[in-house]
Amino acid sequence: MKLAIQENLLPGATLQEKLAAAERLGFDGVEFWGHDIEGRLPEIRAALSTVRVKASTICSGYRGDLLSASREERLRAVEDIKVRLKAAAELGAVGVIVVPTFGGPKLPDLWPLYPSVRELEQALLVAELRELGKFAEDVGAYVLLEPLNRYETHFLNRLEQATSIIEEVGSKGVALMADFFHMNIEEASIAEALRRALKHLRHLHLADSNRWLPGFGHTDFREPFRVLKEGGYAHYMALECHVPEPREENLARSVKYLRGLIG
Ligand code: LER
Ligand code: MN
Repeated sequence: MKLAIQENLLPGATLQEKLAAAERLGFDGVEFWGHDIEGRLPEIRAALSTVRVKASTICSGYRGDLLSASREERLRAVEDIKVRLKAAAELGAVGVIVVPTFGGPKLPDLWPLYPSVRELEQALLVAELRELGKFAEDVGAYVLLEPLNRYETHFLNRLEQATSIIEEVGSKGVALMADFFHMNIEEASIAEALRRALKHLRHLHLADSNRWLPGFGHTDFREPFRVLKEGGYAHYMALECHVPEPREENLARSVKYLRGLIG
């Protein structure tokens, strides 16, 4: 298991300083935000060439919405995700984190064509993911579907909902990522949910129960980490959480705590 951290959580005034801090703190990878990824590629490449840490993943940052009622917005999301998949492959990152839609449903009820809006949303997403999955396979990066808690999206809340879509899509380019903060709200058992989803799992987001650094809340990481270890999970887990000050000291504490659990 490899440890990563989102770029904005690192101390340092420049990207190079942030990557140096990641290395100093013992991280293996850095997750970059997807906003303006094309424009930032030269800077990211240059900064990465000065350290041993790698680009783990690209986190969203695309415009549009895969489940919008507007064709233009859906197309914008598909095209922007493709740009980020290409960038991920160029950086040697695992893939691009994709949330199908934030908030509530945007599509109309089309009964009796579809029994419910949810079925229409799923059919639409499967069609879009077939195209994105093919593109992802061709460039060599994953579309990483991320379920979020019910207060952020109505659509994908639990890992099993995402794996059923991934299996319906049937593309090697579409995989699952799981975020401990969301799982803590939505899963009956985080360990069991991970166990069932392991086959599709290619990335994780780490945060404690309060979305602070792991070790700063009351989530019990021991059993979920045991499941990941026993299941041979060898990919990244990236910190996505609040980092209280003093930043560097608390990051170091959390890394120590996590390394103790990973073994
Ligand atoms: C949002 O809560 C989240 O977890 C992010 O990873 C979404 O891109
Ligand atoms: Mn997340």
